[in-house]
Amino acid sequence: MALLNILEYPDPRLHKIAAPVAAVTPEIRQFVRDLAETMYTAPGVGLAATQVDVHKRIIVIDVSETKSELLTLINPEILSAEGEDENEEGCLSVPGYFDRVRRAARIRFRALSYDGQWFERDADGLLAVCVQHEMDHLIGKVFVEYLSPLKQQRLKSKAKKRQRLVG
Ligand code: K1U
Ligand code: ZN
Repeated sequence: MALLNILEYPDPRLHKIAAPVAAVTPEIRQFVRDLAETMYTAPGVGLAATQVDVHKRIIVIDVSETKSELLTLINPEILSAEGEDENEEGCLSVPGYFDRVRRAARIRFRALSYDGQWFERDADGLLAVCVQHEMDHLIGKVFVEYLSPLKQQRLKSKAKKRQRLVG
């Protein structure tokens, strides 16, 4: 398996739109394993293919305490959304920054699994937040885009300063 490089905001590649996966091939499954290893190592509770510069509709999520409930979402779709909730979010592409974002409180989604089978699932709490956050990555949206223009500007200049320091 391989650890993949995670792009950091404001890298323009984070704004690319991911394409649907035509078939769940052995190559796609290998990529899913690499994406999951990268997420667990980071560590994070989710990771979208966009964040490692692969522009395909693929997400991995594990919100379990024991890190033993990996969910693979290929070509995910939200079927319904209800309520509203504001939660603290983080992002491996915006290291060290957390802020509150308002999203649907409960969702029903469908996706292709690692085995290439369609499944549907209801989600609330951290799983609902994480599915919505990761699906935003697939359409080129980073969670900081929900924040005020002033906060976004501050984050961009901080990130650019940090990138100049690390080279
Ligand atoms: O970068 C990402 O998209 C992953 C992100 C997912 C996420 C977390 C919290 C709310 C919304 C979306 C992260 O995993 S950030 C790291 C993090 O929050 C975390 C890391 C280890 C344990 C628990 C949380
Ligand atoms: Zn993220």
